[in-house]
Amino acid sequence: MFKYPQDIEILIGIRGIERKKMKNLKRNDSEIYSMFVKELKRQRETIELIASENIASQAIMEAQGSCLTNKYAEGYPGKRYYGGCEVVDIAEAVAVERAKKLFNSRFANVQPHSGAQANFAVQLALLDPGDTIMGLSLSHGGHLTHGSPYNVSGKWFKIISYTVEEKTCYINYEKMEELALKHKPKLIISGGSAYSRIWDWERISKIAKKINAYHMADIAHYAGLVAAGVYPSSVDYADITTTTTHKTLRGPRGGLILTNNEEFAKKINSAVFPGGQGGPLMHVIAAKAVAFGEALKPEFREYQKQVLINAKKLAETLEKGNLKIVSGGTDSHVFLVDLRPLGVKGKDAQEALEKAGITLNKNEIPYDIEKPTITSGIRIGSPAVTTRKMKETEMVKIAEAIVKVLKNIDNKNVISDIRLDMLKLCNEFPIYKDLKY
Ligand code: DSN
Repeated sequence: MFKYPQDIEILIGIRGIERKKMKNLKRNDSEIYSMFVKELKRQRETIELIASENIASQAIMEAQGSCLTNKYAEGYPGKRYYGGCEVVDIAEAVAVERAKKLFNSRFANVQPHSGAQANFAVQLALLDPGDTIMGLSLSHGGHLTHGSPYNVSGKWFKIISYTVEEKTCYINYEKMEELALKHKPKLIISGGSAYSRIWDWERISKIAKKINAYHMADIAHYAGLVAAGVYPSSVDYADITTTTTHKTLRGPRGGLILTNNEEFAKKINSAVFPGGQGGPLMHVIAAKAVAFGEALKPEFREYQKQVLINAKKLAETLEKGNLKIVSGGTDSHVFLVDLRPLGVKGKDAQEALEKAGITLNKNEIPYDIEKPTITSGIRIGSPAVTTRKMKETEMVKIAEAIVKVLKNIDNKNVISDIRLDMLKLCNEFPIYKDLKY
């Protein structure tokens, strides 16, 4: 474990952190309370570049950590299996209305506990075990729930995976179409966790129509950008759109399903509950409503524009430091770095950068020959640092720090110096100014 020098502790004011909040937790469970203090400190003092993470507002956290934790509400607003649901019905009805407005969608289901649960619900609603589904290969930027053999999607269904081109690392839609015509999947899944370019949702829907397949767009990564209108929306093209609510969308951890088709909406509602889940997490649904409300405000669009600018600036500065960006850049909040020219593995890069105060994840790059636990790449995302109000100047500092660490991966002095620089940066851009545990 990296030890901070004494003077850095004073600089950051760790000792000055007042422990006002969580009084009851502190009194009742000091073990978990001290974990919270440590985690808040970790979040405050590290540069967060995990593309799927963000920093939810205190309003969202207050809604989530609330008395709605106590309520069972199996069913849907006005049609519950429990009494006493008339108040929590407001939370769900508001969340649904705001989600519909935000994404310009006719129907929304806000109950999925996560993105994986949302994707499972769609598969349960539309498919039978043994059907064929087609998604982007996980190692090319797809997602576990798009047909990995370790996930129910890969266990219950026959999987056809499309890939990105080896040279460009872009999706080749002609090849996707050929594959679809040959294998005739019942469901085509678009979207993924590490594809930085624009998805052509319309084109994929046309391919799906040709073979009478459904098209599900998983916009978990891009949802905030989509909501803000700075990245194309899948909602008008795909039969069903799924997302998480906590990545670029910056809400509580959870899932959301959108569709314009009433028949699909009915099937999805039954597949979410009782198909795959029991009681909805009403405290999380209330927090989703708050997050959608925040995303409907004009400031959210400004935030997302800066997310794009920051991601581009990070990628561009890394390239200036001779790092290789997969596909040569990004159109979104995320991108992959190919570490092979440096002779560094993703795992070692992740560990060294963590010691230097920069958190990100090792990630397979397309056509990687390393195991997923080692990898030849890292994934970088700009949502969390942008929430801290960092801009281009800070992106240059962070990217230059990454280059320095990766080129001096075994040099403890370099890593220690960068750690100090990152602490200073974190101190200038606090995550929660007045949250003092
Ligand atoms: N969606 C994944 C990520 O992007 O980190 C987690 O499942």
